[in-house]
Amino acid sequence: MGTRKSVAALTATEKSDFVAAVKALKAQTSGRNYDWFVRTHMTYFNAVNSHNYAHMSSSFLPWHRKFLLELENGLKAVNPAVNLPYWNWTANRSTTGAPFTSDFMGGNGSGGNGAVLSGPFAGSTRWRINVSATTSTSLRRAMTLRGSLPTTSDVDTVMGVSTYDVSPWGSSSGSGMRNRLEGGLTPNLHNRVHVWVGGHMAQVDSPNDPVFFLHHCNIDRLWSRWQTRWGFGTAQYLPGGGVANVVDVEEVLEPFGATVASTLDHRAGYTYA
Ligand SMILES: [Cu+2]
Repeated sequence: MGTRKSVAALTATEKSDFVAAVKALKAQTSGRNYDWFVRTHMTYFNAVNSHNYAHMSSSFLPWHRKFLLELENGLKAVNPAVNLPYWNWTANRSTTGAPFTSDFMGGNGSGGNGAVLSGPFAGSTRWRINVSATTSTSLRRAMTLRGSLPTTSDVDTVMGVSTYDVSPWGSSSGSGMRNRLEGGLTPNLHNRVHVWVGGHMAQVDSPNDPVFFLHHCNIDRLWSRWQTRWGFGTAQYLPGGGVANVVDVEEVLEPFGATVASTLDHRAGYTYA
């Protein structure tokens, strides 16, 4: 079983092992390589088979939990010691601190919405963007240009909402935890971080920036924290059944072929430090 640590608690070896495993997954030419994750996120950004599996839906959280697990399994196939770390943006809020250091994710883009200048993912020879919504072959960031990072009190607000989600189970759901966490309702945790990092993170091909996985690992950690408080069982996920074109608790998350119910209690597979 793996323990997922904060990016701020990683040792130098853990950071270099993670970067090396990400680059090895990127270099693979078939199967669920790094670019498969970029392509899959783009495909599932909008509805597939009339279902919003990945975004603006109740299944936002279980879909990304499976997405992260698939990536973590790919990294572990390269190096079994690697676990996905999380970026707690309520504590690590600087563009030059963890995770944006030159030995890990690298720093900001140059000027407006420019190419990342430092670190292992700077420039198209170190990290080439192959699958993209735009023509840029270099990773871009535009940190601090737009919006702000959520605060501890924003997180506490979301954790205190006991109902998982409400009809119509999408971006216009007027209450519930999921839409507040995803971003359709205030205080908006997930969307704001994508917008604040900017560049590729603000696009449909956001997994091109490896920080995507550290951000989503924190989103998954917050869901786990909510589950610790309110329950890991199937009764705590909504909708429970019978809602057309929404992924009910016993329905399958595509392309993973796993039910929502099978994702809910992750504690036998990994835990958060
Ligand atoms: Cu996201």
